[in-house]
Amino acid sequence: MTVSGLLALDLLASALTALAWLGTGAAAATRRPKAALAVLPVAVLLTLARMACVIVLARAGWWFVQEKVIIAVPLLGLAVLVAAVLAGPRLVEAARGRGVAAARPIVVMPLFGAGFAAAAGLVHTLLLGYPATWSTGLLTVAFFGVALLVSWRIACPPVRGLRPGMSAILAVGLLGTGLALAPGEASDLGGVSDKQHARHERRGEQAVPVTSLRGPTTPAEGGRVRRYMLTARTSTIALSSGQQVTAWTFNGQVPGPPIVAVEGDLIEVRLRNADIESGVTLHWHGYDVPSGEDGVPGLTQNAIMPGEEFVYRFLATQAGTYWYHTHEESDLGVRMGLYGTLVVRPRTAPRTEGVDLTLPVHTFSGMTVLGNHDQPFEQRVAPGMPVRLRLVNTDNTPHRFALTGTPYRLAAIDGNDVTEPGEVSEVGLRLPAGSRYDLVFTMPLELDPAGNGEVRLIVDDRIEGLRLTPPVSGAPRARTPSKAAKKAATPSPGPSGPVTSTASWPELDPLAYGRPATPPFDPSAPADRRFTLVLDQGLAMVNGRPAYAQTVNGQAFPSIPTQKVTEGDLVRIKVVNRGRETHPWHLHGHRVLVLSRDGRPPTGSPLYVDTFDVRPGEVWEVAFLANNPGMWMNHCHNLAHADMGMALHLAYEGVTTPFRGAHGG
Ligand SMILES: [Cu+2]
Repeated sequence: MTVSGLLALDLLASALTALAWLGTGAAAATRRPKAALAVLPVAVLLTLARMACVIVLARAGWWFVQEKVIIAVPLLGLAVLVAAVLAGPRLVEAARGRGVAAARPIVVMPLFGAGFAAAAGLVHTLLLGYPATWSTGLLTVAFFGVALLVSWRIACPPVRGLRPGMSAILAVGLLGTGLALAPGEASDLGGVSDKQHARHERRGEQAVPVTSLRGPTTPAEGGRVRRYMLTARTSTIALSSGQQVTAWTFNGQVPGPPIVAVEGDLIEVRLRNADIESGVTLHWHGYDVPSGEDGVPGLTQNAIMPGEEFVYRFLATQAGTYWYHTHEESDLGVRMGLYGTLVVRPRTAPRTEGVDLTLPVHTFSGMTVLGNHDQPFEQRVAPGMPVRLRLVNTDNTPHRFALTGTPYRLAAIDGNDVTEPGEVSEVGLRLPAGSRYDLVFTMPLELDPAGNGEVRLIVDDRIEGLRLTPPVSGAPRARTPSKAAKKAATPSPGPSGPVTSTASWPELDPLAYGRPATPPFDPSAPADRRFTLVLDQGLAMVNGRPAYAQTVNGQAFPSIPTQKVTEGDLVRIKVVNRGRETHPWHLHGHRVLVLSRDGRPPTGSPLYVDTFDVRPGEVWEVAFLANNPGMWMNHCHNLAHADMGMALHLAYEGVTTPFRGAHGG
């Protein structure tokens, strides 16, 4: 069973254990000792099953069971022991004689106690999450105590001593709450830079403000300047079907104007805000720009408010498929349409050969839109023509793509070329939020037996996004079809036929794709810094307000400690997901090399990415070279999660920021 399956099973077992013990208690309280005795073995068995679940789960890592082992299981074990000793023999006696004896507090309360102990474990996992601390322990005990005393008051004749008991338990709860709310030393409201500044000044070193870490003003030799002007404004846009949607746009269009360049060019983008009241910035997703160009409001610049402008400049140093989006209230801003694509061609192949389509996928008012197409769109492609499809996921959740009608190669992931990508067909490609895949193939040379030579791109196994068809007539056609074209000549539905069912196609694992090669740096070298990020959900303060937050190590933005690195460090980050949702992890300004997933290293091409999906129960370890000084966001790219606290900073020693008030989203 998978770790996420075990996590779910543990929750279910806890809930059933609680219900079984409470049921036993209720039967006893209503003077039905025989019924209570019938449920009792079930409750004991469920308790044992729950504990077995924790033992199995522990093998996946301490992060997954910490609060269960330290708090929930001891509490449950103790309560069940008390129930067995106090209530067990008396229930048997009552079943033989008078049923009324079963309703005594000494029988009923231990049974209820076992039920509340099981429920308390559930409450800890669901509401308080990771990690187990003194405060979460006290709050769990307080929950248990309050539930026990309230049920005593209801189910049994009142006895003396309940009131002081309640006062004691409330005191425990208040102490737990106080400890939880006490500001930790980790609190980071932007002041970290001052401390660093001071330390540097003591050492006689000059601190570098992030505002001085800007891009050059001239291109590299042989490159040219690519100037763009983007004006952010609210607008109504028409999708390909003619449907009008209210959007936030760059230059009145969604996606924004595609930015294209060749390696060595200088990209210069003047951003103006016409009327986006909350402000706007541009973040270059996956592009390792200088920190001052990274577009994070409150960290690398101020948000650009209506009437203001900001000029971004950076060298096109990485060839490949990238995208840009606003980082001010980014969950709302990107959802409303403030995004576009950035494609940089290699210096060795500055011009497009064949067909090269950039296809950002976005959900607009519940509709899946490719580019600005909310309906399948068709493009004529001559047989034998090379095709590159650049898929960009601009949504908060993953999309699954499938290509029918031709074998193809996954040539690049997050802009980085895959080493010797093998030909694949009939596989599903799960594209994490924020990520990009480049698919390449040659347009089939021959029509298949059904008379089609079509290639279709299917989104989420149900939406036909794109249809590439051969020209109607007069197109150049080779006489001998290639092997690939022959292989592709499998029957597929005609233009009006049903979409090929792709749901059963297995998912391609990027960790087992391509050929192993020497990675861009030696990941086996001893790491200078190691960080572990345990992702979970729980009650925490988000931007000063209590919330059911998306947490990192039990805290939410801006209270998550800043990761500090020094230029030249080899940094390892372990990301553990013990929650119930997928977290596409994204570090700004750096690409990370995947070292392992669930302890297993990749077997294919080195996987060098800027966003990686950490699914429930997974543990990823990645490494990167700290070679881009600045202050960076390190966050979940499900932007709604980032908004709910799942974001932190990574800061280089010696770099300061004059800006304040960065928020998670
Ligand atoms: Cu997330």
